[in-house]
Amino acid sequence: MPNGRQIRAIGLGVMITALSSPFLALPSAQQGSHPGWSVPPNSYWALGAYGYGRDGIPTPYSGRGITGLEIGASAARGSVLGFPASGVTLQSWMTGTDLTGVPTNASDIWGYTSPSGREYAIIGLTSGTAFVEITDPVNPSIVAVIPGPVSSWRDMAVYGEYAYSVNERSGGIQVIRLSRIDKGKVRVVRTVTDLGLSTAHNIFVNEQSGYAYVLGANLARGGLVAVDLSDPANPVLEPVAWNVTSVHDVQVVTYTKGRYKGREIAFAFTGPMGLHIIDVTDKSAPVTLSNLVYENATYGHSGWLSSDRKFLYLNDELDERFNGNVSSMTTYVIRVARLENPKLANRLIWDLPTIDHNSMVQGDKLFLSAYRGGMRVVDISSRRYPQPIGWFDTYPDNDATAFSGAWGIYAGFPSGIVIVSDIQRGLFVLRPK
Ligand SMILES: [Ca+2]
Ligand SMILES: [Ca+2]
Ligand SMILES: [Ca+2]
Repeated sequence: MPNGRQIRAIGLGVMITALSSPFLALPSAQQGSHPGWSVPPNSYWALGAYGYGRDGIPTPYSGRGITGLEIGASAARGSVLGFPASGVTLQSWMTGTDLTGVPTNASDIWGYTSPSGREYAIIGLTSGTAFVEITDPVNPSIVAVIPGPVSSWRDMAVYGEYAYSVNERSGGIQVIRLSRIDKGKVRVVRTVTDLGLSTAHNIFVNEQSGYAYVLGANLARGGLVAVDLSDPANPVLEPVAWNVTSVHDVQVVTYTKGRYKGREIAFAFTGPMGLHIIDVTDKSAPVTLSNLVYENATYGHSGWLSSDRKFLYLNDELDERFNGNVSSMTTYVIRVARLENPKLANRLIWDLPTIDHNSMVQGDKLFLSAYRGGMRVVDISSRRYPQPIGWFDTYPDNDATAFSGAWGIYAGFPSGIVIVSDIQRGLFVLRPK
């Protein structure tokens, strides 16, 4: 514990002071070798873990992807390698073998746009974090693969000219400098293990506040731990955390107008506890504003707000597979205009047996990564009544209700390019029409 501080936990406005650090560290048995498979989902945030426990870790695709001139040739023949698609065109595809030289599974994905406007995919792999320039989306170019502890779960976020990478094996946060990425150079400048931080399932950055949030970590019962990025090269863990329950994913935003002006709010996806909305403005005293266990809630996994922040589109990872009331893929539309009183406003019931996993909103479109359903595009110009409008199926074999296929999605590039990480097949660079 380098700085000698202790982490404390806050929930429902009540402060609990930890006796020692690492605070409420979880058994290491849940990391790495995965004997935690048998742990039921209400006590295990890494739900891919639960799915992998049921289905086994997928075998990575062993072949090569397709880029450059081959893409045009394949498209001219009327298809691109048999991936079903509508309203979305494949720009390029790089497999784990293309990225590392050996078959490798992928996990989550994020993006970075450099100050000069060049665009980069940041994709988690079993063996590390890959940085791939996609400014010319048909001709992607590998910048670097930064090795990391071997893990089936890796998650990344970006703030300023730094990327932060966490995993479920060990090592805390890798801080990776991107300031020379246009010159083909990225570099780990440090790893952050303050307060005993070792493993984490997820990391999210609120760019407005300059805070990152680490979650599903070996601290604070897997709840929310805030990380001060005032000096982005030297992230500092805050000594207080929200630990009412473990958090699987989060979106944190700062309100600049309206009734919540000036407040920083976390929308925390809390598994069987559904959705928690937490005011994290005061890092020394986070306050739970509400908790919604929506109808058929099985495992609140992730989600994203509409740009006006009136609605939230929530992905439940276990409802299709384990809830007898849910017979096909379901997107939960939750009205969050009143943070103290969120309400299930609608459900988008898909004509698909697949499982929704992650999502991101860009303008009036919601982009989903839906395991064996691949990438899905939804028109949310009518917020309450979303309409599917396009797809690119990265898992062409079938649409089974299983934990493999498209894991993560990033739709934040100025170019409108959307990138998807598929567990077995790697990086897809896509252009929605
Ligand atoms: Ca993530
Ligand atoms: Ca679901
Ligand atoms: Ca499919």
